Amino acid sequence: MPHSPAHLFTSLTIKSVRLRNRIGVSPMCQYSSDDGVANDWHLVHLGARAVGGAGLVFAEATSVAPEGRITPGCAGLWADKHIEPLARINRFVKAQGAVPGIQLAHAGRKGSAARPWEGDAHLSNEGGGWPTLGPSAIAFGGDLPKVPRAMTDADIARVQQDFVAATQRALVAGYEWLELHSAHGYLSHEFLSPLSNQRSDHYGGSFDNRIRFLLETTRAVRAVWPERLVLGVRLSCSDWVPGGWDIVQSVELGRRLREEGVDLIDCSSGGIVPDARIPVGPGFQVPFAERIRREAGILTAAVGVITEPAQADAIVRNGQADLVLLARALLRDAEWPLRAARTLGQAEALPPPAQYARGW
Ligand code: 531
Repeated sequence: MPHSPAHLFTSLTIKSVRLRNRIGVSPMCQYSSDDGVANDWHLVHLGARAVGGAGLVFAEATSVAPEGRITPGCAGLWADKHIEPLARINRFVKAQGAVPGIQLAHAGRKGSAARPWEGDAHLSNEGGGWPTLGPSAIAFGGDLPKVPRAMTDADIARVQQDFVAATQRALVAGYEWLELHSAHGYLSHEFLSPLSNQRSDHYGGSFDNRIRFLLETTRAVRAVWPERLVLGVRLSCSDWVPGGWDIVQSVELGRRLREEGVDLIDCSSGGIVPDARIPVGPGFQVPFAERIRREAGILTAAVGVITEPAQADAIVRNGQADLVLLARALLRDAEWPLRAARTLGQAEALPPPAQYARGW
């Protein structure tokens, strides 16, 4: 028998978690929570995409602390009241054959912003916003001019504990895949990048110091997140700015994270400064996933302008990534996976839900 490589509709098993295919719903902010609590919007948004055939359904960036939200409408898991509405969604997602994942986040200096449809800009403390935190007292700039308070050791320890407590709640809520958000200019990425981290203590300066916040957080989270479940980390693999964080550092960080028990790196880019020149185009971040997969020896996810079935299938077939995460393509078409299976001649690999079978 000739060796048959993995493709978009081969299952993927990591530890005790099995995805029915290599398609994931990328975490997508909905700005629709009240005090961090999920509601029917989130049930329908995530539930529809589980019905549509995705193997993995990620809930949006979910903050570990109130001040870690991007906007007042962002999701949270800083209190026990957040658990049950998420658990309800996860029961539905699992009943459709998908695996529910969650991305835990802290927005750092990019927090306290208005929802996109209210202008995206920083909110004043009097106008619904809050004071922000960061590794150094350096603002993002542009529409986000708030200067964060440089975190003390006590702040760092507290936020790391917030990640641990949110992880424990995520487990109770039934998630099987947990991702730490260390990309897009949010807190953990702010520690990684010399553009936002100018600390002179053991959390800043050298590579080892800049990755310390993430490595310590990962270690603390892995200690409470069961070994049988998947732990991933999303990285901005490049700041796209000379002198910033880059792919060489990302490869080395991938190796260190693997040693901490991380199963997969989710490879994105950008977001640390407002004026980076980013060559956005189809699959533009796929080379990062390919390189980290090969050079760090860890599973990767590719994300970013992946829209076509043949394109997604080729990424997996060519060994550039172990799975693909789609965002806008899945907003436009919740049943993208069902459609892609038929386009690629893999209809038997993904039967439609019984309720919809006559339509397919
Ligand atoms: C878009 C974004 C992608 C890449 C770099 C910067 C920004 N997203 C990122 C989201 C929030 C909404 C905008 C998160 O990562 C939480």
